[in-house]
Amino acid sequence: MLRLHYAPDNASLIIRIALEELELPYETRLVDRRASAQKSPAYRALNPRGQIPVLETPEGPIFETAAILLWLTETSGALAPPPGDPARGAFLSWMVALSNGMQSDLRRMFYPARYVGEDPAAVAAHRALTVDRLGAALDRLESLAGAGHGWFCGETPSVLDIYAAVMMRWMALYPEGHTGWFRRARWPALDALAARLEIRPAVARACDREGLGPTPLTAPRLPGA
Ligand SMILES: N[C@@H](CCC(=O)N[C@@H](CS)C(=O)NCC(=O)O)C(=O)O
Repeated sequence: MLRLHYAPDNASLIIRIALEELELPYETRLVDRRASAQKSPAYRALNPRGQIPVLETPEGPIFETAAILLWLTETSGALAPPPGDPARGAFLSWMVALSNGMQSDLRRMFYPARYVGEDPAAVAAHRALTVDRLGAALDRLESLAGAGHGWFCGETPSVLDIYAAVMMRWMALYPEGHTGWFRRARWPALDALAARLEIRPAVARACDREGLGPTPLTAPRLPGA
């Protein structure tokens, strides 16, 4: 049985949506973030980086969102162009770009002190630069999303769509008080993609389980709000 270590609206949401889309049986373990349980020795035995998510699998624990998504697509043969498919190269490139670029920049937005310390001016400058990079990354994704097919990789959704739409949710919500730069109307193709994703039963089910409200990807609200 797969076991997802999660906290509501954390990166584990991306994995939960993929698991629901794939209709795989899984159980969940809540990581108590208020107690920083992700930094505990027991959790670090699963993910030495002390971050959420981890997916426990028959092949051992897997950490890093992108790694888990790749493992799920490979073992299920779904939600990604398979090896040998002409779309595979672009898929892998964008997966790494989302992980290494966009998600890393979101961490810079969420935890600026870990990058530049506590000085408010340094934090403000750091966030301003990060916001510019996030906007440019969304502009690039917008071109890809508007390239003539329904989803990033063609006519069926892939984990790329899930990954990007959830990160856009976070940009709209976090960190509270620093989201004014994010204007969904600037990226209409991405917004339309999020709308198509949001009405899929598996996506609605996953978001519902985390208490994210009725329009979690297009008009997000804070969990439980
Ligand atoms: N690159 C990591 C990032 C994961 C990540 O940022 N997780 C956040 C929750 S969304 C976390 O664990 N934050 C707590 C911390 O860094 O201490 C991944 O994709 O798994």
